[in-house]
Amino acid sequence: MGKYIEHNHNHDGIDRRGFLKCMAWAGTGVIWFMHSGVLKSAGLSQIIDKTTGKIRSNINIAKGDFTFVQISDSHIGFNKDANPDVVGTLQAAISKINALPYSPSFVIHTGDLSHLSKPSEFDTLDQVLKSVKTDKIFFVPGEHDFLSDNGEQYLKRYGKGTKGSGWYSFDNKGTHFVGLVNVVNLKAGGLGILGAEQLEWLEDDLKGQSSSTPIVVFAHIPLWSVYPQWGWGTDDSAQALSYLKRFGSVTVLNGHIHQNIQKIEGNITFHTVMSTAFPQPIPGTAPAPGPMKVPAERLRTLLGLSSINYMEHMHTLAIIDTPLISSSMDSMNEEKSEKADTKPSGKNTVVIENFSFNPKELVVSAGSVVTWINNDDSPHFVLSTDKFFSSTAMDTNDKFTFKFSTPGNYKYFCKIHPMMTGTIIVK
Ligand SMILES: [Cu+2]
Repeated sequence: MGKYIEHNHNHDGIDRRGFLKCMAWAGTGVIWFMHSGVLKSAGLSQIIDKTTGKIRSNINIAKGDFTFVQISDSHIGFNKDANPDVVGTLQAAISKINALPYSPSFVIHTGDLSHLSKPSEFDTLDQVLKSVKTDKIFFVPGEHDFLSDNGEQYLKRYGKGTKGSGWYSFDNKGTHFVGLVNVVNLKAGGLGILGAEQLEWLEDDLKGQSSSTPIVVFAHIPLWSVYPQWGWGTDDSAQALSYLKRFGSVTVLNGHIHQNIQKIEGNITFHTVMSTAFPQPIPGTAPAPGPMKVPAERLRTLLGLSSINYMEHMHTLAIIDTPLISSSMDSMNEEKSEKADTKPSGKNTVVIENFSFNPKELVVSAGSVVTWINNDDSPHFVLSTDKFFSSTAMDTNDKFTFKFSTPGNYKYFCKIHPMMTGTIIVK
């Protein structure tokens, strides 16, 4: 550890300067090269030499027809232990983009621009993104961007010329790009959702394209089932993908899960990227998703191995490296056991922890006031299934109370993590 922690003033094992230095993952993004209809990718962290800030000498990145960069999940406004400086790590990503020998034609940001969709967070993001050397930045929203105001700020700033909740398409040098929104109107117990209106638009949008046109689809939540238990998938993605079957080359780019995973299914290549802000656990290796605080030396192990390699052929794409699992599981267990001590207890209280409501069913008598308290490092949002009661965005330690006067069963869920469900039973 000594090598990476230079000054540990808070005795928490994390020094800000050493922290940023060891976070090889942070400030990451993926550059995509289009060559005669075939997309190849490389991780910016792999091709940019950390010490010189320049492209590694052994890497040859031919420009091809055009290039673009994907960044994701900048979570501006997040300030918890997993990364107290999300602006700094976004700037690190931008430095890597700007170190490329040629500017990418454009940048795609696949959502969760902000952490709580506050105007000040979007202001900061806009300010920081001004330094990116590129012609244009395309966005799709993450669930965090619709958290506090149902997307009002997001759509005002990034939704010009888009349809519905922000979907659109554009063409670049013979490739058709489609930006989709699957973070709005989430249903209790469900995953991401595109919805009938957007699917109809998509079918129509693709009709005009010839089957030989390379298609790139991007959306925040993965459009394939990465890990439905954690909500990492999209309920109606199969229908969207059915419209893409006739195309020879389809690439699907997603964020949300804060790690690189790739998969090929027939003509479609699926790809998720890391966050510029903080890592999340590998599917199934922790009790819940969410910001992962990892000890510095483990973080290096964890993130030094990236599954994105410079690829000559699409069929060399690989799924995630498995050796990472055991170390990340250990660190998550440490982290979660620390948290258990801070759990508040109280009558008529629902604790939100590890992306679940505890207790899942709470029985109270009529006239009781129920309190929800968010004990996670991630925001949540309590919403009753029949819209009878609703919190606002609940950040860490925020509380929401509601008085139940009439007996009955009141089902609710988290508006942004709809897999989280609970019931208040009023007797
Ligand atoms: Cu939630």
